Amino acid sequence: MKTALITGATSGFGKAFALRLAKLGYRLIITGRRNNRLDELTNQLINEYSTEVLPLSFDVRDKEACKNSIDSIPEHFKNIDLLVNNAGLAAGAAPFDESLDNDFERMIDTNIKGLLYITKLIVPGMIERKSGHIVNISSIAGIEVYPNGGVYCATKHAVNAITKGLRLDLVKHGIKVSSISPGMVETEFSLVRYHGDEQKAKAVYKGIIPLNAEDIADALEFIITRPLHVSINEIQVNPSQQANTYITHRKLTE
Ligand code: NDP
Ligand code: 8X3
Repeated sequence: MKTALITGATSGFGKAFALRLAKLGYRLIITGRRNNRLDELTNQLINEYSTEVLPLSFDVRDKEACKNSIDSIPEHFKNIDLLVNNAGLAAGAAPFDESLDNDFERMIDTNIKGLLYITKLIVPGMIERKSGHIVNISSIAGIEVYPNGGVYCATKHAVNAITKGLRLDLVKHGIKVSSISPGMVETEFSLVRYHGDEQKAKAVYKGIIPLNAEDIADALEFIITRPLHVSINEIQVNPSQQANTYITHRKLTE
């Protein structure tokens, strides 16, 4: 039985990944800050799939908490075959001069530094076992830059550079490194970005059928079910109505 660790499993993609990996027979370590959500998902995974599951609650921005949490993993769960670096967010959508420093820090500390902390803690075991797969959740924002989102885009460009760098450094150890770069997916992402403003969050998807978390779980499943000699380096996936970060064909009825 393979073991996977998913960061940010309390919502959106991470939750869908957990359910999909459970269906595929993985033993799971699920992480996030919201304890109640972790407990709910743990129960669901056990009830629906009889999954062996270890919930770990910590903030990926806290380097020491990352270390303590990973160190606390019991022997039975320690051989992590698949790391899904998914925890992340956009905070704010405003011109650079109007953006909040605090938003910059949240994005950089979570999307870049958090991903690095976790990866650094998991990679040594993979190197020792000479196998493993890291899947980083990037974004179309890692490929293009759009107005009012420069810092979020910068963090996802960084994720892409880190992914490529890891692939170069880890190929000799038999470790695969992949990324998924989605366009618009309706999760709690926009609610978080707009600091809880539901109207602004809903407006993002007005007139389009956005992707959903299941669509991204499909991409993950494709990546991790290829034969050992095949590495899917990157998947970029958009809603059919989204051509790039700023051209969307919205069908408005009012
Ligand atoms: P959600 O807001 O639904 O989920 C984000 C997850 O990340 C939650 O489980 C949250 O858990 C976790 N998280 C956020 N900050 C922290 C933190 N500091 N420490 C630990 N966990 C954290 O968004 P999505 O599922 O949409 O986003 C998942 C990833 O996909 C992100 O990296 C995002 O940038 C990326 N993405 C999203 C797209 C979209 O349109 N939705 C498109 C492209 C990429 P908790 O709050 O419990 O800590
Ligand atoms: C989230 C998708 O288009 O808001 O990464 O950048 S987008």
